[in-house]
Amino acid sequence: MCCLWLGLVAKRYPNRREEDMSKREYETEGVASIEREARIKEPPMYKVMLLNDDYTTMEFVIVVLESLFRKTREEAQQIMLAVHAHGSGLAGVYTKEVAETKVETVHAMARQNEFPLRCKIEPDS
Ligand code: TYC
Repeated sequence: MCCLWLGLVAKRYPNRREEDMSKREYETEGVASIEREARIKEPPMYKVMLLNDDYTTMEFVIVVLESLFRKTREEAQQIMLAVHAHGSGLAGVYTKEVAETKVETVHAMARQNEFPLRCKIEPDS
């Protein structure tokens, strides 16, 4: 197995000595591992927080949570009630761009239905 490998290497790099090869391979692996690490690093995440107000109907908030944040009716009811009771509540956690788009969509849906419903993003811890 080892001889086969050496044979293949010698054939591919006929003028290169073995020490040079291993240094080259070591450096290549170093760069590869840095690239691998950069590639698998997870992006920062952002919370989309729904905000309470006195005029948006509970049903509308539930529909927003179901349709845009993919919550079940039961989950949506719980989140809506938590927002109603505590002033704000977590609708979902996303990458920055997705979170920003969710906020814009909530505001567009609210405007279209003439509700003052607002939401905001905040860094996830
Ligand atoms: N407080 C609203 C009401 O009593 C209901 C509500 C819940 C509004 C959650 C906004 O994000 C909200 N009709």
